[in-house]
Amino acid sequence: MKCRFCNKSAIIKLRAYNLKLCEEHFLSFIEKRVEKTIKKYRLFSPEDRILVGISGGKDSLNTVYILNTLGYKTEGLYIDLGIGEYSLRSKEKAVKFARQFNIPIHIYEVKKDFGVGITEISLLLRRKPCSVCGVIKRYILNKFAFENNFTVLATGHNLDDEVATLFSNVLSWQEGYLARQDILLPQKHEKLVKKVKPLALITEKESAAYAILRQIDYIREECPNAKGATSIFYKNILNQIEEKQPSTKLRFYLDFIRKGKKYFERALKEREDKLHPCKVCGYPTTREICQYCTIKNEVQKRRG
Ligand code: Q46
Ligand code: ZN
Ligand code: ZN
Repeated sequence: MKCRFCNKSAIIKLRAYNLKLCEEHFLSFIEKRVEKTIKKYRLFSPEDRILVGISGGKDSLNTVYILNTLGYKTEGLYIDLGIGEYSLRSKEKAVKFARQFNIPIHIYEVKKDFGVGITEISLLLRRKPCSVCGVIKRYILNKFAFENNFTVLATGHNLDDEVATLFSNVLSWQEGYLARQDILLPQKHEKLVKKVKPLALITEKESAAYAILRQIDYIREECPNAKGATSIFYKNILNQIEEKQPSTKLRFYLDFIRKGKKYFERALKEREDKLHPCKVCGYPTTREICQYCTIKNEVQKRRG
């Protein structure tokens, strides 16, 4: 099996593009594809300051690495969620990555704000860990980016993540979520930083191969709370479809952005019209008191 672009043997076959590539051409294929995504969807420019939310996993580390390689001013923010051994190990990976590639990474501890981590918060509030974790992560990322003058907030969502979310939202016709699903979420309020997903057209497998070839040491285990998640079930189904019909995932996602999303714009507008400052922290919310402050208040009450 020869590389499409040179005489070397191919190390990977990308069925969605009908391409066989050697190591060098695979790495440049991924970097060019990310660059093309940035330009085509106008995610940001070299003047922007970009903050990437880092989990210690392959996708977020790849995002910081690739954006730096492409010459964009990028820094990372690792949020220490306080989820036992998993958080300890993922933090180690993030710190090692920062040292190895000389990339600035900030660390923010959930415990600093709440006195306890996600596991204890979920026990105290009798809520599922992911439901509090999602709210807390989104809030901290945006606040940190806003207060430290970052103009863009990037996450490492890959094509498989995006397609599984889209699939799930279509199955239950979640108009509000469908309206907000995109590679770029423009800034809709001065205190809400623009959000982008530069790896949205890179599959999970491509991302893993890229990290391994670049010797990026990432955490391979999933968060213990991800076990049994429906997103994993949907990813498996979508991989079976992709196996039979290569490039279905890419087409489903891109066609939604090109043709489908516009039908849900009304839901987006309705939400934006409702945004106003949270009575406690001043960050925009559709409620009187934002979800973050509500969780914080509950935790304080229950801890006494
Ligand atoms: S980190 Fe947090 Fe995820 Fe763990 S608790 Fe759930 S949301 S699964 S991406
Ligand atoms: Zn080659
Ligand atoms: Zn608030």
